[in-house]
Amino acid sequence: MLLRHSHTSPYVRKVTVLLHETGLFDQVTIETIDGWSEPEILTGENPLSMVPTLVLDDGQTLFDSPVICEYLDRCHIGRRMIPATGERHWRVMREQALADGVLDSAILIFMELYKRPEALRWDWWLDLKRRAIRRSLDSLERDADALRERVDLGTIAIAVALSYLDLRGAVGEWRDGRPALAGWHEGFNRRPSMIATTPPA
Ligand SMILES: N[C@@H](CCC(=O)N[C@@H](CS)C(=O)NCC(=O)O)C(=O)O
Repeated sequence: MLLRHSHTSPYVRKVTVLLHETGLFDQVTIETIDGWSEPEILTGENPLSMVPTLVLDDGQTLFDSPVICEYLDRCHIGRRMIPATGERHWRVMREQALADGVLDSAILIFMELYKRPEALRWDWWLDLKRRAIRRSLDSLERDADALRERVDLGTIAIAVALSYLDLRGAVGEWRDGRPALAGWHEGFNRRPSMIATTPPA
């Protein structure tokens, strides 16, 4: 398998943390590529020109990150990162959706602040996306007890999203007023899988 990768993409990081946690990392070739420049090799595999994209040994391709994570979780014999059924399954899927939504909002803020010409900056949009992130963080703070002692796709996605907020600073210091979430993140961040996938400064 080959993973089209970027060092700063949090969606890619979610996949690579899962690869480390499941022991699959050594079975995947990692190739760094810039989706934004629409390289032909990537657009041929994924018309959206986005990373992560996973190329299977038979040439089939998979995207986006939730689909790749679900596929990879069926490729190992260890503890499942996505519980198969029931309340635990839906909790993990919901957490992933919330964490990915935080990332989507943070990336839109990054684009607005650093890619759009300053004269065209849309403050209404920035505020809307920041409120979405803050509400999501507040709900995670309220539910932080439910994150403890868990390593699955839900907690991986949340830890990666919080670390991305540190990297890009979309909402300033997210830890303020959220001590339970901050404490949980600090512990999760010490996992070897998180350390091995830390983006370059
Ligand atoms: N929903 C996608 C989002 C992936 C995504 O936004 N990737 C970004 C890098 S962080 C990308 O490749 N962007 C290139 C582009 O939009 O042209 C996923 O979960 O994989």
